[in-house]
Amino acid sequence: MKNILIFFFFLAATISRAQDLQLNDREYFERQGVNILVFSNSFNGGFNDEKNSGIEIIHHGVRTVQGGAVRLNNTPEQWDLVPKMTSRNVNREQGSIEVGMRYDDYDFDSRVVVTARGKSVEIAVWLDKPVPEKLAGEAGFNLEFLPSQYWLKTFSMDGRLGRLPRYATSQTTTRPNSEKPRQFKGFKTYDDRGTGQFIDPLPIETGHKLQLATDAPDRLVSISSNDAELKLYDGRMLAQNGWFVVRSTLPAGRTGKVLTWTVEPHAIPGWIREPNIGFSQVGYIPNQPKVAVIELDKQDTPLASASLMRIEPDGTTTEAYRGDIQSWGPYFKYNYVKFDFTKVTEPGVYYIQYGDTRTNDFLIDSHVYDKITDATTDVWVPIHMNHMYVNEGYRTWHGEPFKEGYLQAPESDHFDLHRQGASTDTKYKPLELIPGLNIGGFFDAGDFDIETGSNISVVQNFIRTWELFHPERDETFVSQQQRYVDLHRPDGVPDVLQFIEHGTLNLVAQAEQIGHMASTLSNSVLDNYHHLGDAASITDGLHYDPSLKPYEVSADGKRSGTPDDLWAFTTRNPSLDFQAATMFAAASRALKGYNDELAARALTQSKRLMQEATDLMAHRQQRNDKRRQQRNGRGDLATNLQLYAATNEKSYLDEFLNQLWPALDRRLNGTIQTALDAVPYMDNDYRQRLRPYVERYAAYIDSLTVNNPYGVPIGLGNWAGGNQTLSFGTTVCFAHRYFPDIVRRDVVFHTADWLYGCHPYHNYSFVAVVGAARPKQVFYGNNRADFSFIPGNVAPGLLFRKPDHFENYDDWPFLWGQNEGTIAGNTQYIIFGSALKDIIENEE
Ligand SMILES: [Ca+2]
Ligand SMILES: [Ca+2]
Ligand SMILES: [Ca+2]
Repeated sequence: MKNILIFFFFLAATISRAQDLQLNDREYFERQGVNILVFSNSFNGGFNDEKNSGIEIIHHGVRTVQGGAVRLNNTPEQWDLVPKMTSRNVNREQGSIEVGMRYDDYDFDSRVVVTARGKSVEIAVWLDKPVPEKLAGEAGFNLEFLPSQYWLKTFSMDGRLGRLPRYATSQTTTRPNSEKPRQFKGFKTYDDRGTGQFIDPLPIETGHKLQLATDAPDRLVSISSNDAELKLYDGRMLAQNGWFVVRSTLPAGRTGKVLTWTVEPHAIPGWIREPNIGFSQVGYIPNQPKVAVIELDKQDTPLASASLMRIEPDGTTTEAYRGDIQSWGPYFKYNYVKFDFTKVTEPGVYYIQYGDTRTNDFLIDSHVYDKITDATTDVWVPIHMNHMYVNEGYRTWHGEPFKEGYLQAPESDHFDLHRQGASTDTKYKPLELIPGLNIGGFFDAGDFDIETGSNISVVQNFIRTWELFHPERDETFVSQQQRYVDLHRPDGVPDVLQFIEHGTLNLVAQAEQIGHMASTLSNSVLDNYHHLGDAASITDGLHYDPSLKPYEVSADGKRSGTPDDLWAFTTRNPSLDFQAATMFAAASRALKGYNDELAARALTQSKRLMQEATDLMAHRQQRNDKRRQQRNGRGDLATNLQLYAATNEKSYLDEFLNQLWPALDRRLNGTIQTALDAVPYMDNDYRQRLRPYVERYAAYIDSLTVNNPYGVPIGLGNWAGGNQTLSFGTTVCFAHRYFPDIVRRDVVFHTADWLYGCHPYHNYSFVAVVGAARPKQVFYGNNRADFSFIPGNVAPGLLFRKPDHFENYDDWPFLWGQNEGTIAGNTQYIIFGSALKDIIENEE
């Protein structure tokens, strides 16, 4: 008996050690249910604080904590300064990771050392020099908690109980602007209304021992500190995308180990992540492959079989099919198996049963793809029409924005990554009104600027859709004269033609008024760039008059002293002019017979810009700018094809063919789409010569099913790879369309499956789409503060966090890299969806 007890004691000790946090091969601390990452993802300059960096915790499969770092604000916003990581050292012997951080703006260095201590980590901040005087009382150590996973949950601070609020309603104070740490590049995220004061949130609670989510074992985190006061804040007081923040300010005048926290994320004993059964939420047509990809915890043992259950019209269920589970293997942190139910072809309502896990239901029916683009064309696109009043039923999406027009941008380095050089390259003086630009065009994405490059792609995408598929669909009323759009109101004109017209109107105006293309028409001040709500309320609609005081309105009510007018960034870029010229040629062709006057204007600008851009580029090439030469070289391929299509001039065709074959040899994947686009204009010899390249592309498609469980290219960048996946899917559709004997029909469904739910993390459709049983609920659109979506939006999707985590939040819309749809991406989706529908319809 005694021996047995000793044995159990030994076993218990072993298990307990096994449950301690271990520093694993991927350089993070791990125990089942808890991953603590220490600067696996560092802050980067582009969009600043993307809520993706620093010390992060992935808690029972969800990344609920991030932003652990020395920060300069109680609740940092996107454009508050972020620290640069200067070093990262993993010390395996001590079980610790040390990170050096630096704020160049303040010549301020610090180090954070994270050390495993049983089930906790110790987080210590070290200083070799004291906190700079300017930052005393401002610099602190912060850790941020995801509001949607913590709101409504209970917490305890030194035994005092509270509940984390669903909405920001804590308290604030105001302080002089001079005390506010500098924001990125000196921009200001706020409009202080002339008070000279900024808002500073006050803590919800303070103390030395904090337990968050005491009522939720999967979210429970304990933080304690003997040497520092813990302060709990609500970052949403300043910005809707703020997180809950736990923070301790660093002591002034001290060096060495200045702050120590102990952080213990609770782990549910024996926790194993629920299987994620990926399948198409749109459903399947009877004669297509039907393969669910099941994502399993590494500790999970795969089952031998799964079932496809049918829901009968009387509500009863029957097992329609039972099949073996096939192993695929590990991919990053999870293990993957597949369930193939292709054999089931009978139309009906089905769900997948895998052990105790049951999916929601979905359709097998020959019409499941019929509506996949309708929400995008009927709702998302018209809502993004700029310079129009957009109505839907009882709801106004936005009034007419930017009535005061656009000013010539002065020299500037912009927050949305634009730049205006020292010369305006126009006849306008800085801040002079450029007339006529407030017409047409589409909002870029979750923001409201007109990105010229994207708008050119948008018009091209619509022209391609029109010329290839000729959609006569008319669900949108567009009156350019009234500047009014009404959704679900047919007006006798195909909507796609009206979208081509709307995009062209702005781009032609740019060419006519500026003389060349603006890089962008964008916000002049940061505090209206992050606008959420009606686009018509971003600016005051009055012309900016610097002779008036800010917020003052002139006696005639037409001018104001508020510098909110948008700017046109006009630094000349001949490549962009060349792209525009190409698009104008195609637009003039598409608009002929519908809007002849605009078609003629587009053609005039096409010819002029083409000539000028060619001269300018030749001039630059003479200066032997190799990099630019190469970039132009790539652009020329698609451009020459489009110009040949527009003009029928053989010189363009010759140039296209000259460039095409070496480009295909060099960069098959990046070139094959353009090669396929050319097929309708070419002879049979061209098709024959293209065949071996399509064969190589088919081999690439097959290689993807070995590369990952889903058979599509999966992006690992800081913006999820949705556009890459979409363009892959589009190319596969066109390759099948022209070479069905090489690229078989089955593979055109890989991208559809991925988009509509067969992907890691969860199984929701990435498209806010009509037809899907379970589309995503939240997107990063201009209504993101409402935790909502704009129908037809396509999310970038699966965001990769180093070293091994994919995620797509469906309860937190604010991470643009996973949830923001863009105008170029969503119009690309219309082409993909139209091409897929076309393949299916032509086989019926
Ligand atoms: Ca933008
Ligand atoms: Ca219409
Ligand atoms: Ca104004």
